[in-house]
Amino acid sequence: MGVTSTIGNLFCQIRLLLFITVCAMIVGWFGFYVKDSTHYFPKYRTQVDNSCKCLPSSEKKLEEVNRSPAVVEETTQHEVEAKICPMLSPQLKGVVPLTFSPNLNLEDVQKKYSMVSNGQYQPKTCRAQQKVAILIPHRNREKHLLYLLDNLHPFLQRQQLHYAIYVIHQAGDVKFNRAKLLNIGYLEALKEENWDCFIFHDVDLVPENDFNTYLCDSEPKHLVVGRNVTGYKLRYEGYFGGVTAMTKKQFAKVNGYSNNYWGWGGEDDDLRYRVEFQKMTVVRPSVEIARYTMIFHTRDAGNEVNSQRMQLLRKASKVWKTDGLNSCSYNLLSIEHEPLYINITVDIGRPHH
Ligand code: UD2
Ligand code: MN
Repeated sequence: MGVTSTIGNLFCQIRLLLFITVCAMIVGWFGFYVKDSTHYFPKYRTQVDNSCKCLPSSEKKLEEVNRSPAVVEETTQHEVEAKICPMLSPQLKGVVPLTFSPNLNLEDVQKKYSMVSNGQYQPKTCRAQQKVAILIPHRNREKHLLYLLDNLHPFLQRQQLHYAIYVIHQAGDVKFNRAKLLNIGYLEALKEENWDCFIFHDVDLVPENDFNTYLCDSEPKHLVVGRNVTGYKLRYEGYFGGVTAMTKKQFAKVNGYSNNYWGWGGEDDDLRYRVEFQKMTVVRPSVEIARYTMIFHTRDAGNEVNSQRMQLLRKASKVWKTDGLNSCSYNLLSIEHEPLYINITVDIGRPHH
């Protein structure tokens, strides 16, 4: 009797041991599965980098992954990092009244947006679709910059973007060269971070509707269909000025902007030609969404109309390969990481003629 009960106990213990082993195996397997599913996201991001054409199908796959209980539970930092933000943020409000308070100063704006640091922000609850650098060419428009910062930061945050604002400031009083400043912004920003998408942005244009998303597309995107000053109509067919969005790759493919447009005009058409030479097409959001308020201004001193712009445009197809990002020479004077933007000051030289 005693021997039988000891043997019975032994069997019980072995069964218990077996049960625990099987449980441990199941837990181990599940853990491996979860780890494996998070590997999916870097792959997804690479697809966004290369071509956004794949977005819809990736999104579908993403939804499937999001439904898996392991990713939905936002318990660990690792999982928060893995969860990607939706293409359309749930925080969008549509048209939000813009503010242009005459007494505004930089300290107030900094206090309002203390969540931005070193000119950069990223959403807390999900990983942004793309990493976006906003490039603003600038000289002597401090008030406009202040208004833009005040309106753009909350706009971009509602869009759940990982973004930074770069202001590329032309030193001295030589003729203004918007295009060259934007090339410099692209080159310098990429030294800091591997941005997916670039928004080339006039300092005086404030977006009115946050459904106008500052994300890049499978084709170069023009974000300004209408402005208050022009009755919200497209200025002319092919117009590509004001605010445009191109991926890192698209901009590299066209060799950036030409560096040879000094003064007002032509550089935006030249970029459109480059896009067309590469068999890309310009896409635009709908006219109801792509609306901007342009802060009133007159023509700046040092940015007089460029009388050579038509001649330059005629040569665009011959020179684009050797005039652009690969020939952009400048003297970097400083890079300052202000709370709300990164200020790049450059000496860009002077026209050769
Ligand atoms: C149009 C285009 C602009 C550009 C320009 C021709 C629109 C909405 N915008 O702007 O993208 O193609 O024509 O070059 O159609 N800037 C300074 N300081 C200066 C001069 C210019 O900061 O002294 C910067 C600033 O970011 C400004 C931008 O350059 O917004 C364009 O200059 P603009 O505003 O004088 O020219 P505009 O409004 O005709
Ligand atoms: Mn303007």
